[in-house]
Amino acid sequence: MSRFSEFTQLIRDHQIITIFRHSRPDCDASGSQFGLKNWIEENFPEKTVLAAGEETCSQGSFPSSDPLDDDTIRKSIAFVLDTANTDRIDDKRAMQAKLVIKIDHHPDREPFGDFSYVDPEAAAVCQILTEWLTSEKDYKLSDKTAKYLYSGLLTDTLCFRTSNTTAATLKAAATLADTGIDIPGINRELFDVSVNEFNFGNYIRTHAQLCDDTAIVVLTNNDLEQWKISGSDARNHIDEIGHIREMKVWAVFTETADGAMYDGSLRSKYAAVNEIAARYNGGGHRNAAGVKNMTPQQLQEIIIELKNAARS
Ligand SMILES: [Mn+2]
Repeated sequence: MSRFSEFTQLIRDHQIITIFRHSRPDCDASGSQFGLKNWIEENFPEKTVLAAGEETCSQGSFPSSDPLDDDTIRKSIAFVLDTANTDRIDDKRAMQAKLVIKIDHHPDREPFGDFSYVDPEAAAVCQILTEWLTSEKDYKLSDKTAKYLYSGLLTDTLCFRTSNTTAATLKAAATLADTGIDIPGINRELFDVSVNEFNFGNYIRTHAQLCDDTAIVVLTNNDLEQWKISGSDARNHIDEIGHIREMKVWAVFTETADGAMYDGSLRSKYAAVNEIAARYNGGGHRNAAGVKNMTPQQLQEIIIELKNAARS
């Protein structure tokens, strides 16, 4: 039995299914969570399927999470999606579930769960779920499920532009497109910006420090207040300084709410920025990673490391 049909069997064998994802969810986290939830609900209407998590994804539109008590979690089997380590799960009670199933595409540095499927070659967990759910020919994959999964595919690949975009990614996207999803509509929902965001993009561009082959933006709480934008939303604008031919590494840092520390988003064309991030309370993918809670001293250090990485 393949790993995928094992997962389907686990769903058939259990009454309560809980679905978890990482904190500060992006569209791959929420898209895979609600994609799987919707698929189970449509194909197994007698089951109880609950989505966990405190926070919501700021991009796109996803349903709210479900209230979850300890007892329900203990009776459930828990899927943990797009989350490399237990510390990052949005609601750590996941580990109290009867069975834990990890499905992820980050490097498997901290294996956990009773079952796991980790494919670091996959561009998104939504790609893995598409491969799984479309392999189940006896069940239907609706356009509603497909829309969630397509959102995660599209965003984790920055619209099929990143190095993790493979034939398998595009095949998954084609399968989802086959359900009749509104492709330009999904794009507009995910990527259209408000006038304020457009102007904030200009602000980021004019405040980027372009030094040799590295572009760095540091935003203070004053900046964030002025633009009425959260730190994580501000860092999501990192693409504003991407795609510059001369730049090999780029990063956006924001002050934490108390003004004492810095969080950051790191990108690169070649350098393994996740290895740098790992030394600064962070992690991620080779060309896209994040860091958090760095002291001002560490901020200066990581900027030097990024410049060195761009050069090597
Ligand atoms: Mn992901």
